[in-house]
Amino acid sequence: MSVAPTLRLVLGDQLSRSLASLRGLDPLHDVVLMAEVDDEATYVQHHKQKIALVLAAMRAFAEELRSDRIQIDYVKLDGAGNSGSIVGELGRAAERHRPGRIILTAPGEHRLLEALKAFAEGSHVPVEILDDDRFFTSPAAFAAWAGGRKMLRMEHFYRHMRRETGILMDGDAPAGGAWNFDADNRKRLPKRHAPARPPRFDPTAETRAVLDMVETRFSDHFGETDAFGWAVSRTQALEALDFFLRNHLRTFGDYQDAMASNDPFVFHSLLSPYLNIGLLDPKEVCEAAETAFRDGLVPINAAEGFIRQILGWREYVRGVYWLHMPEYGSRNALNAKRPLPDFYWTGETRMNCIAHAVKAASKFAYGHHIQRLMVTGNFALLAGLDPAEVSDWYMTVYADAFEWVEHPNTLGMALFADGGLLASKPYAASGAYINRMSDYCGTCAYSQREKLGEDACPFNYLYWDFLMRNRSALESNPRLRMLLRTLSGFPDERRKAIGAAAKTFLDDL
Ligand code: FAD
Ligand code: DLZ
Ligand code: SF4
Repeated sequence: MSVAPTLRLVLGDQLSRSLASLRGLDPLHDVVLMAEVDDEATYVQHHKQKIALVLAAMRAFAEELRSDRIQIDYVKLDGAGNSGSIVGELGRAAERHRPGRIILTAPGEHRLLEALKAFAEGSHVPVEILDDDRFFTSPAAFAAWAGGRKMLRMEHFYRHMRRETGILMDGDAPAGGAWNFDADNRKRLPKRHAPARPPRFDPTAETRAVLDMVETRFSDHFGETDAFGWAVSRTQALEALDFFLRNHLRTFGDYQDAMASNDPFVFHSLLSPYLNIGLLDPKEVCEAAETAFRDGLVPINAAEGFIRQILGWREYVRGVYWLHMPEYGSRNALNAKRPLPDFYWTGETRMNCIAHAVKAASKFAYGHHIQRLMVTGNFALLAGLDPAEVSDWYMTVYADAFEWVEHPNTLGMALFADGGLLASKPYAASGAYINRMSDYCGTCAYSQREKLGEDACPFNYLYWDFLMRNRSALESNPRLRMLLRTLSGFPDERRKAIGAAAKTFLDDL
């Protein structure tokens, strides 16, 4: 008597051998389904490099499983009868294989989880949706931590996670004598900074084929593919991790906030796409960084600063996402309505800092955190751009964009659209911040030193205009009290001139 197989689904960001839905797999009877579908490439118009990365990595992962004699049912994007959706392909595969049960791991995005739950409800075959446990904590454990707290703060969560995991702990005390070394992490780059090139992986023949297909099929999507150099397999992703640990982690902390015209990457790791699609595991990455510190290879401010991003921020934003979706996606606490200006797509603006961020996004599908937060994010906040449009932009332009990490970062951290759930105050800054942390202003058509007038840096007057416009929404925030008092001390004439300059600039957008 033949045994009905178990059908196991693996999504494009679930490329991990440790995946819950691959556990207990019986190679003799079970079938793994992987499906390339249009819907996942187009629900927002992802950067061409993101689509190519995911599809090339899916193909490499399938090959790896095949070489271990696991039966794979792999549906290509141009495969006959491809329905275009994950749910459609699951239904078709159920017809082909007549499984006894279907097992899948919960997807990272709310919309797909809802679609898969609806599929499970209507399915004649039992469907098990397992928790995705490739994280330090679960949505349920985060909700338990958050429950009863008036305010959620990343720093509190992070300390809780340090204690829970023992990472960078010496008994009950934080390694190095402090929880956070950010005060050491705001250095400017030296004048003659030599670009810190990250590793680049030459596309294999399969990746080339995917790139060609993406160029043809998604020709209207944002971004270029010439510079594609992402790792597409676990072996390559481990090489990228090793390269970062040996070359850049040492200086990661010191220059974490620095930006440079000749270097979009500085000493950042570029590991987010690999973490997000499952080629690297966050635990192994944090443990490797801790080992580098314990072995005396990197200082504590570097190891702690890096680990905090993954053990702290990455887990925290995922917790916030699952705690508040779906309503989180439409938050707009500051009632911002301005449409996204064209220069977010073309990079054609006299604002040198924004031009650099957009051009790097187009060429590399990458921007480091401070470019995202303090350049494009800060401008969107100050100019009152519509959060939904801004959020779509962030989902579109980066290779690492997945809603569970993008939404809280954009809506919460960059735009304060969640009204302060995630950040204790808006990350608003004038041109002085960008000037301090970069060399962009030196060659900008605007003058960062000028506060008003045609040549004045727009960030300067938009900053005060933002505070004037949103005064009533921000007044009760204790962290803004001093600033709002300073604003009140401005002569009427100055406030009027700021408002007029901002209006002229914004009307012109
Ligand atoms: P590094 O600076 O080397 O940091 C190491 C790792 O820490 C990253 O790979 C990433 O996994 C994690 N990390 C760092 N900062 C954050 C953060 N704020 N939230 C969550 N994880 C973090 N990150 C994404 O992975 N996907 C997104 O779609 C995304 N959208 C963002 C949108 C905005 C508006 C902002 C301000 C930030 C966004 N981030 C996003 C967070 C962060 O900017 C990127 O993770 C980081 O720039 C990726 O580059 P890296 O790997 O070189 O990071
Ligand atoms: C991002 C992406 C893309 C572009 N294409 C596919 C695909 O063809 N098949 C697939 O299984 N997954 C893809 N993904 C990843 C999914 O969008 C991701 O699994 C969901 O957004 C949930 O996080
Ligand atoms: Fe950006 Fe203003 Fe500096 Fe120009 S002067 S690069 S607009 S911060």
